[in-house]
Amino acid sequence: MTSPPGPLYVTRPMLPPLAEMLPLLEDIWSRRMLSNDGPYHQQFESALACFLGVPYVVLVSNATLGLLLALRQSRMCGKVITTPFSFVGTSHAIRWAGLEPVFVDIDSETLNIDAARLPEALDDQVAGLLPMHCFGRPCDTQGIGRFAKEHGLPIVYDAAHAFGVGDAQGSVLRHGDFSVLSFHATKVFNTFEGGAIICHDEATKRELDLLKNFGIVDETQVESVGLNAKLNEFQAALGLVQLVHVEGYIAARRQREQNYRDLLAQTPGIRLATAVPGTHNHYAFPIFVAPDHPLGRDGLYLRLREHGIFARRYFHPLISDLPMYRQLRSADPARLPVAKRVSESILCLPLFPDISESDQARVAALLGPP
Ligand code: T4K
Repeated sequence: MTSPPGPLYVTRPMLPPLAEMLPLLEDIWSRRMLSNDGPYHQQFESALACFLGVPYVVLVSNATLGLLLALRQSRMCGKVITTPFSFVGTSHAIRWAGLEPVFVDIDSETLNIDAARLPEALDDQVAGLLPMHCFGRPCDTQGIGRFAKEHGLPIVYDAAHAFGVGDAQGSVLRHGDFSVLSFHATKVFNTFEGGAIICHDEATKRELDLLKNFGIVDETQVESVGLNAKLNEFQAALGLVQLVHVEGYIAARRQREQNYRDLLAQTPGIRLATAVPGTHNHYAFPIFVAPDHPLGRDGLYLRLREHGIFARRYFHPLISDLPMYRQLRSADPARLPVAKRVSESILCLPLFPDISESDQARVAALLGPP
């Protein structure tokens, strides 16, 4: 298999054969039902719940709005414990929900919030938790769940990276009060833009269904202060077709992860993230560059760029170092030493289901001694 010519980006969205989409598009064109809980939306929602093995799915237009709605629905008020090592959308959703993020340091192996550090963040204003399964590596759901239960706190998991991820007992999406998936173009499973909230009872699903459509019950009744977070019929149809292929995408990613592991096992100055059974790396393949590496993380990043390879420093800078968050007490770098170290050493290599072996070998060679 050969990768497409030209620049090698950190990810490349997967699309099903166009021919598989055409009958659905013709149907949408003829019915002219384009949004607002149309037939493809309903079919995709049921098919997705079945595929993921979860009881209730609420499709949304993107994960950011999904997080915002889940936070609203959990009726948190005050502060939310979260990770500084994530995409900025995680904390932005907290702010848009009128809440304040409290950053807690991460675990150096899982790259997720360190459950042992949660008690340090607790005060009487903390109203809930928003952990994130980073690169599809499951959080310490037992530790987080125990802490939340002890203090009566709801949990919203940012599961933007966790499509198809399981632990020994099943899908990671069964944990917490809500989990929110992203179907953005860059994700393992994409509908161009999109996402879903996973919840665990019918009444909550109904309320979220209303919230994502302005709170409208019928022509005369509006029950809540909702907004517009709907997935449209085109995206739902694409989602249905993508579901047929996603297991193949994931298997191909796993095989390419193993290729990188084999290629990079002996490369000096580079450490690989430990493999986690049942998961697959999301977006990209993370490596950690040793502080005494002759080029350093940023030098390697630039060397790859010079050769048309666009690796990414996910997640650098930390959210807690961004101007709108760094004045928070919990954003003090001295409180977040592990996140700081990881953020300064991580480099995410291109990984997607159809990256060629020769491109992976080219990336690996450039990471070796000059
Ligand atoms: N929570 C977490 C933990 C997240 O990671 C994200 C999103 C969210 C919440 C919010 O989910 P959504 O509201 O988006 O559903 C990208 C994505 O835009 C973002 O969705 C994602 N996380 C984040 C980690 O990555 P950028 O700024 O790095 O994207 P960009 O445009 O630089 O794309 C990366 C590379 O992918 C490009 O170099 C080329 C390639 N690409 C990208 C797109 C959009 C393509 O080949 N085709 C494309 O259509 O944020």
